[in-house]
Amino acid sequence: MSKICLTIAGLDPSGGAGVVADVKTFSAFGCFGTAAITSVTFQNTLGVFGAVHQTADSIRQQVQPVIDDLGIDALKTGMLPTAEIIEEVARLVRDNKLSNFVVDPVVRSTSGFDLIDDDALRSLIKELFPLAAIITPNIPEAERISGVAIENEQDISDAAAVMREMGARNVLIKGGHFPNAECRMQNAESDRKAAPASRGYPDADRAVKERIEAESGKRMATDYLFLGTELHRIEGVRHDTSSTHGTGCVLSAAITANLALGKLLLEAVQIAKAFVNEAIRTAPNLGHGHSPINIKST
Ligand code: PXL
Repeated sequence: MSKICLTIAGLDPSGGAGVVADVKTFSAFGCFGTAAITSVTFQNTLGVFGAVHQTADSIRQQVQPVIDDLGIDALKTGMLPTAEIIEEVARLVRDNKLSNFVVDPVVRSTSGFDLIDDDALRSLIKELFPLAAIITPNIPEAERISGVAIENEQDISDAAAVMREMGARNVLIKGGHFPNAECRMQNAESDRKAAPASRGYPDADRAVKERIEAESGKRMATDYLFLGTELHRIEGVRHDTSSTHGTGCVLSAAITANLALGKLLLEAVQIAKAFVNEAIRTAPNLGHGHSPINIKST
């Protein structure tokens, strides 16, 4: 029998992000996708032009009948624009004892549109972090949530520690936003030994990374998974492309699908990362802005 996944997120009518991308991703992993819409956004690949948000009552009325009838093996949240919606989602998760809950703390669109206000962000942290199996911020999101300015791997660890103190059990910080692909930090122990003085010094860090990248011939986009305090670096080759619309949505949806399928968190994240990487590599190059990525069955 199909595993059932639920996304509670925004509608992107152009299909690259939000619930449309999530449901496609659930399907790609053989799961049955269900969706509740928190906000109808107006957008295409060039930008987000506005949004009409739903009420807390609408969220409950969308979600509860789905849970009652189909049951939910895993769920994720994406754009949660208001504190009242977030509080309702927390109540739904608690009342129905839902597990395998992935929180993508969506803050801003790729094009710079604010998808959540400060009040809502505070309640997202307080209400949803403690309920989540994992949270999946990108670097700008991790910075805004934790207050730590991220320039190197130590900052990543510090930001993750702050988010753990806020109640998140497991944290995935996505490295795709490191400027100039400053994402392949001193990974291997040998690299660390080769550059003992470089930690925290951006120029030295850069020199080490450039050497690694020159040796491997490839620039990397590393994601940082903290299972509790234990760090796992999830490596991927960086694609120089602007086809990135919806990557965060697809990654968190792919993690959700794999949790529904019974995978442990580490494996779920590894599979999701590889899936998104391939989706970026083979992006269809649609529209005139950031193309959506290629969500296809595995
Ligand atoms: O990628 C973040 C995101 C999530 N959800 C919706 C969005 C966006 C970005 O535009 O529109 C609905």
